[in-house]
Amino acid sequence: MGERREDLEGGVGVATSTKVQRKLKEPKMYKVLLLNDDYTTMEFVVFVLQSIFQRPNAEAVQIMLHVHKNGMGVAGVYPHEIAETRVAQVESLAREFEFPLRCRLEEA
Ligand code: TYC
Repeated sequence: MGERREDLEGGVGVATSTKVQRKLKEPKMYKVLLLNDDYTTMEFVVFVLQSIFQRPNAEAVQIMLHVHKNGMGVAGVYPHEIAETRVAQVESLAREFEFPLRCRLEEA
């Protein structure tokens, strides 16, 4: 909010102060981590990585095998809102196909 005062020409104006963000900041990035489980099929995880995370087939297989062996792995890295959407898409698709596949966000 500004205060009313006379300007240099003697007129009445409103002095405002506005903080200008001169440089656009990079958004914080978030990893979408896929979690391993004993029931979701490998084929379905590869399908999820291709359809939701746009991974080419060979890369999808590698990520899936990494998760299978190590317990979790990175499906993709995105700004917060996109990462949250990907998590919701995975959970919705998994529910639809009745697999317990889970994933979560972690700050990158
Ligand atoms: N461990 C699962 C199996 O042996 C495969 C799997 C991989 C499940 C990755 C989930 O995020 C996952 N069928």
